[in-house]
Amino acid sequence: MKLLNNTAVARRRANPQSTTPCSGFSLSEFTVAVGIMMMVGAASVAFVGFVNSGLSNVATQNQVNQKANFVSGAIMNRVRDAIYMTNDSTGNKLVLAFDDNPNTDSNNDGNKYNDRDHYESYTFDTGDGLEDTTSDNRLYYKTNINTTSSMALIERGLRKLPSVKVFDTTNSVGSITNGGNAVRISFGILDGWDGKRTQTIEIKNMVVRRN
Ligand SMILES: [Ca+2]
Ligand SMILES: [Ca+2]
Ligand SMILES: [Ca+2]
Repeated sequence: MKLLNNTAVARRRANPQSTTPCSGFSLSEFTVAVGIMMMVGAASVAFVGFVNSGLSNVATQNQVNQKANFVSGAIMNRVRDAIYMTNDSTGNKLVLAFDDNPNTDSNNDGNKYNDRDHYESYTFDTGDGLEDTTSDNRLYYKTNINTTSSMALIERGLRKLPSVKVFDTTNSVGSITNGGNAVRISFGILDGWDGKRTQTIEIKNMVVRRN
């Protein structure tokens, strides 16, 4: 590319009949062209960054959606099979009882299907005693409340929804004497507790046990 100074370009434009070849840009034209290219480059970088950020947010939202659906579905499946359930006064803990052997009557009441052979639990754990600090809030599951081992279903970011308990047992269908026959499950998951962009989901379900 050939650059001409402004004087040379002006001379050429003043004498268009000249046979001397003259091609290229003046310095000012070149400066303007470079400026335009820089603006286009900056816009391209900003656009790519915006697209990447958007894709990341969508992926994170899918993750919290899947986790919330999986956990609530897992709890509901166990509730359906339980023969008894109750929650503590805070609503942070749900306890389920199961009959482990339909061929024996372990409590000798004449029914083989209603024995509380083992108990399982789901617990909303605040970590530091504070529900509002979500970074260490988790939900863990015990396959037997008499053992110390537990499994974290939601490792962090668990939220309690306003004015409702996480677990709230009730009698929704007629009267039943073996504890509540239904439980409301309400919680949220917050991803982004570190101050970056956040993705959230809130789950509210109600499930009735079948036994
Ligand atoms: Ca029994
Ligand atoms: Ca039994
Ligand atoms: Ca906490």
